[in-house]
Amino acid sequence: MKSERALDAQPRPGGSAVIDLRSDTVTQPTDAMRDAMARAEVGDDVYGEDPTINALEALAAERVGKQAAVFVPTGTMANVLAVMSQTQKGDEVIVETEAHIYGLEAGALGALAGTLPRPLTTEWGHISPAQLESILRPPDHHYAPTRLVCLENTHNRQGGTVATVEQVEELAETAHRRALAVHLDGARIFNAAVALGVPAARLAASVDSVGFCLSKGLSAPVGSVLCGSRELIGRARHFRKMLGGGMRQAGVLAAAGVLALEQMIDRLADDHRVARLLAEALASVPGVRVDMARVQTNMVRLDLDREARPFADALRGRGVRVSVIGARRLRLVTHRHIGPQHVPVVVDTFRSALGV
Ligand code: TLP
Repeated sequence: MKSERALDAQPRPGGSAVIDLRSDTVTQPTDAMRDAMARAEVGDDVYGEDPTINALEALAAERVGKQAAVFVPTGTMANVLAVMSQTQKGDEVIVETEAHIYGLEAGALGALAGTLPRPLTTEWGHISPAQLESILRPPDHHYAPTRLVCLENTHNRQGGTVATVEQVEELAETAHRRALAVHLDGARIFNAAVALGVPAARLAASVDSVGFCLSKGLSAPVGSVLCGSRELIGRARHFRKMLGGGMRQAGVLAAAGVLALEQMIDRLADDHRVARLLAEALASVPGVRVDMARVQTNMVRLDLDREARPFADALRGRGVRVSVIGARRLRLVTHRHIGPQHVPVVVDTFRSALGV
């Protein structure tokens, strides 16, 4: 088995290491996770008989303060199950324009849930109560009935930005007053919780459903969880089966998820510190613009004075991998395999690729 240390350096031709900043999804399972996976007690989860999945679901529900949880392969499935469980076909779902659930999930809100997404544009990724109020209409047979509001915390495309407990509460209160349910795509809710210094359960207390990923900064190889009331999760289980997500001895995966929740949350603060160092260092490179106010968790979103794709290719040729998220925009994500020692290497690579 590879040691934790060896994972820092992913060898490449020429002998130097690749620094992979494309996403925190690239994290490898820890040695402890691999051991737990090998030893996991398992059963057939479609019969509800996998003890490790049952333990993970109980732990996940407790972490975000909900009655129940259902284990799913991906964050994408958690999101679509949340929507299917809280809407009917033809319903309108309010989303943020840059939200993952709207733009990066292959059209599932329409194709699978049969809903009509209505995007609202924001500066930081967080819909305000006034903005929601301003677009709600009185019932009329011309309109798709509005049923659900989807939030994202942290907000990925906006640079990993955090919504505070008060922001979430105020929006949820407005939505509930207008008889709308609220789903929180909390793929990185623990990054938000660590950044704010509050328990994730507080951030999720006012929403009806919350999904989060075990497979991002928490380092599990696979898996997400959707949490909510017993009744809501019962409906989600039905739709999970419909989508082919009823797995069997998947406790081998859940075993890593349990460790993700038990051992990997507090260390997210390290990723946030490294992201800040990286952002500060890159902000001094000519041709690179970083809005430091957006650097709130483990992401650095930056704008270039040139086309992003060829530049990202040039970085890749020099051993640094980043995500292109706009014509002139990149995203760099810090995670367990990235430390402060990588920051000067990334900055030098940027300078070399830019010729500055
Ligand atoms: N995000 C991935 C890519 O799809 C962009 C990443 O690298 O950040 N919600 C949010 C906010 C997400 O960032 C993601 C994944 C998901 C949902 C979907 O999770 P998966 O990939 O498990 O389906």
